[in-house]
Amino acid sequence: MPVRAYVGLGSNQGNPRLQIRDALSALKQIQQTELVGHSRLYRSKPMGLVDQPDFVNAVAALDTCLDAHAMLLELQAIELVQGRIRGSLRWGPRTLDLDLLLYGDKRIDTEQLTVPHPGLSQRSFVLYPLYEIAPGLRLNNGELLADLIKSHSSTDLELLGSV
Ligand code: ROI
Repeated sequence: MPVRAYVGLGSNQGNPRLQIRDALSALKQIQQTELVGHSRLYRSKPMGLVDQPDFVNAVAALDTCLDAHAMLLELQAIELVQGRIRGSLRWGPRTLDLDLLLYGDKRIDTEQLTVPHPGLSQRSFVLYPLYEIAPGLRLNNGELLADLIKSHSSTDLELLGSV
Protein backbone atom coordinates (compact mmCIF):
# COMPACT_ATOMS: atom_id res chain seq x y z
CA MET A 1 0.00 0.00 0.00
CA PRO A 2 1.36 3.44 -0.85
CA VAL A 3 2.10 5.91 1.91
CA ARG A 4 1.01 9.57 1.75
CA ALA A 5 4.09 11.76 2.13
CA TYR A 6 4.35 15.54 2.21
CA VAL A 7 7.32 17.45 0.84
CA GLY A 8 8.17 21.10 1.49
CA LEU A 9 9.68 23.05 -1.39
CA GLY A 10 11.66 26.25 -0.96
CA SER A 11 13.87 28.44 -3.14
CA ASN A 12 15.33 31.93 -2.95
CA GLN A 13 17.84 31.88 -5.77
CA GLY A 14 17.89 31.44 -9.53
CA ASN A 15 14.27 32.36 -10.32
CA PRO A 16 12.57 30.73 -7.34
CA ARG A 17 9.14 30.36 -8.98
CA LEU A 18 10.71 28.48 -11.86
CA GLN A 19 12.72 26.33 -9.45
CA ILE A 20 9.55 25.29 -7.67
CA ARG A 21 7.74 24.62 -10.95
CA ASP A 22 10.64 22.49 -12.21
CA ALA A 23 10.85 20.67 -8.89
CA LEU A 24 7.15 19.76 -9.08
CA SER A 25 7.75 18.32 -12.57
CA ALA A 26 10.67 16.34 -11.19
CA LEU A 27 8.56 15.03 -8.27
CA LYS A 28 6.15 13.62 -10.89
CA GLN A 29 8.98 11.50 -12.28
CA ILE A 30 9.92 9.73 -9.05
CA GLN A 31 9.67 5.97 -9.39
CA GLN A 32 6.83 4.11 -7.64
CA THR A 33 5.39 7.47 -6.66
CA GLU A 34 2.47 9.63 -7.69
CA LEU A 35 2.27 13.39 -7.17
CA VAL A 36 -1.30 13.71 -5.88
CA GLY A 37 -1.41 17.43 -5.20
CA HIS A 38 0.44 20.60 -4.39
CA SER A 39 -0.28 23.96 -2.83
CA ARG A 40 -0.13 27.33 -4.50
CA LEU A 41 3.07 29.37 -4.19
CA TYR A 42 3.80 31.55 -1.17
CA ARG A 43 6.38 34.26 -0.75
CA SER A 44 7.92 34.18 2.72
CA LYS A 45 10.36 36.25 4.74
CA PRO A 46 13.60 34.34 5.28
CA MET A 47 13.83 32.42 8.50
CA GLY A 48 17.32 32.20 9.93
CA LEU A 49 19.68 34.65 8.22
CA VAL A 50 17.60 37.75 7.59
CA ASP A 51 19.96 39.24 5.05
CA GLN A 52 18.92 37.13 2.07
CA PRO A 53 16.14 37.30 -0.53
CA ASP A 54 12.59 36.27 0.30
CA PHE A 55 11.76 32.63 -0.35
CA VAL A 56 9.13 31.04 -2.52
CA ASN A 57 7.58 28.05 -0.73
CA ALA A 58 5.05 25.35 -1.51
CA VAL A 59 4.09 21.89 -0.26
CA ALA A 60 3.43 18.77 -2.34
CA ALA A 61 1.57 15.56 -1.50
CA LEU A 62 2.93 12.28 -2.84
CA ASP A 63 1.64 8.73 -2.65
CA THR A 64 4.68 6.50 -2.65
CA CYS A 65 5.71 2.87 -2.40
CA LEU A 66 9.30 3.93 -1.65
CA ASP A 67 10.46 3.77 1.93
CA ALA A 68 11.30 7.08 3.57
CA HIS A 69 15.06 6.81 3.05
CA ALA A 70 14.65 5.95 -0.63
CA MET A 71 12.34 8.96 -0.94
CA LEU A 72 14.98 11.14 0.74
CA LEU A 73 17.55 10.00 -1.84
CA GLU A 74 15.15 10.89 -4.67
CA LEU A 75 14.62 14.36 -3.18
CA GLN A 76 18.36 14.90 -2.76
CA ALA A 77 18.93 13.87 -6.38
CA ILE A 78 16.42 16.51 -7.54
CA GLU A 79 18.10 19.13 -5.32
CA LEU A 80 21.45 18.26 -6.86
CA VAL A 81 20.17 18.59 -10.42
CA GLN A 82 18.51 21.94 -9.72
CA GLY A 83 20.79 23.14 -6.97
CA ARG A 84 22.94 25.26 -9.22
CA ILE A 85 22.56 28.37 -11.27
CA ARG A 86 21.57 27.28 -14.76
CA GLY A 87 24.13 28.01 -17.42
CA SER A 88 26.94 28.32 -14.97
CA LEU A 89 29.63 25.67 -15.02
CA ARG A 90 30.44 25.83 -11.38
CA TRP A 91 28.17 24.55 -8.70
CA GLY A 92 26.47 27.59 -7.32
CA PRO A 93 24.60 28.16 -4.09
CA ARG A 94 21.64 25.93 -3.35
CA THR A 95 18.64 27.04 -5.31
CA LEU A 96 16.23 24.42 -4.11
CA ASP A 97 15.38 22.81 -0.79
CA LEU A 98 13.16 19.75 -0.65
CA ASP A 99 12.22 18.62 2.86
CA LEU A 100 10.44 15.39 3.65
CA LEU A 101 7.91 16.81 6.12
CA LEU A 102 5.75 13.78 6.82
CA TYR A 103 5.80 10.14 5.78
CA GLY A 104 2.43 8.68 6.63
CA ASP A 105 2.17 8.84 10.41
CA LYS A 106 5.66 7.40 10.85
CA ARG A 107 8.16 8.81 13.28
CA ILE A 108 11.70 8.41 11.95
CA ASP A 109 14.90 9.39 13.69
CA THR A 110 18.08 8.33 11.95
CA GLU A 111 21.31 10.10 11.14
CA GLN A 112 20.01 11.01 7.69
CA LEU A 113 16.41 11.75 8.41
CA THR A 114 14.06 13.09 11.07
CA VAL A 115 10.33 12.78 10.35
CA PRO A 116 8.11 14.64 11.08
CA HIS A 117 10.47 17.39 9.98
CA PRO A 118 11.69 19.13 13.17
CA GLY A 119 10.82 22.59 11.83
CA LEU A 120 7.32 21.65 10.71
CA SER A 121 5.28 23.02 13.58
CA GLN A 122 7.25 26.31 13.87
CA ARG A 123 7.30 27.37 10.24
CA SER A 124 4.34 29.25 8.85
CA PHE A 125 5.78 28.85 5.34
CA VAL A 126 5.27 25.09 5.80
CA LEU A 127 2.07 25.09 7.87
CA TYR A 128 -0.03 27.32 5.59
CA PRO A 129 0.69 25.58 2.27
CA LEU A 130 0.29 22.21 4.02
CA TYR A 131 -3.06 23.29 5.43
CA GLU A 132 -4.14 24.34 1.94
CA ILE A 133 -3.78 20.78 0.62
CA ALA A 134 -4.52 18.81 3.81
CA PRO A 135 -6.91 20.83 5.98
CA GLY A 136 -7.99 17.79 8.01
CA LEU A 137 -4.47 16.56 8.75
CA ARG A 138 -3.66 15.32 12.22
CA LEU A 139 0.00 14.99 13.18
CA ASN A 140 1.22 11.82 14.82
CA ASN A 141 1.36 13.56 18.20
CA GLY A 142 -2.41 13.90 17.92
CA GLU A 143 -2.31 17.60 17.16
CA LEU A 144 -4.64 18.89 14.45
CA LEU A 145 -2.92 20.99 11.79
CA ALA A 146 -5.93 23.31 11.90
CA ASP A 147 -5.29 23.98 15.62
CA LEU A 148 -1.55 24.38 15.14
CA ILE A 149 -2.04 26.96 12.45
CA LYS A 150 -4.18 29.15 14.72
CA SER A 151 -1.13 30.00 16.79
CA HIS A 152 0.93 30.99 13.74
CA SER A 153 0.43 34.35 12.14
CA SER A 154 0.62 34.51 8.37
CA THR A 155 1.91 38.09 8.35
CA ASP A 156 5.29 37.09 6.95
CA LEU A 157 3.60 35.11 4.15
CA GLU A 158 2.15 36.35 0.90
CA LEU A 159 0.13 34.18 -1.43
CA LEU A 160 1.64 34.43 -4.90
CA GLY A 161 -0.95 32.27 -6.65
CA SER A 162 -0.87 29.17 -8.79
CA VAL A 163 2.37 27.51 -9.78
N1 ROI B 1 13.00 30.66 5.19
C1 ROI B 1 11.88 30.64 4.45
N2 ROI B 1 11.02 31.65 4.54
N3 ROI B 1 11.60 29.60 3.60
C2 ROI B 1 12.46 28.55 3.47
O1 ROI B 1 12.18 27.62 2.70
C3 ROI B 1 13.64 28.55 4.26
N4 ROI B 1 14.54 27.53 4.18
C4 ROI B 1 15.65 27.53 4.89
C5 ROI B 1 15.98 28.62 5.87
C6 ROI B 1 17.32 29.22 5.50
C7 ROI B 1 16.02 28.02 7.24
N5 ROI B 1 15.00 29.68 5.88
C8 ROI B 1 13.87 29.64 5.12
O2 ROI B 1 16.51 26.53 4.75
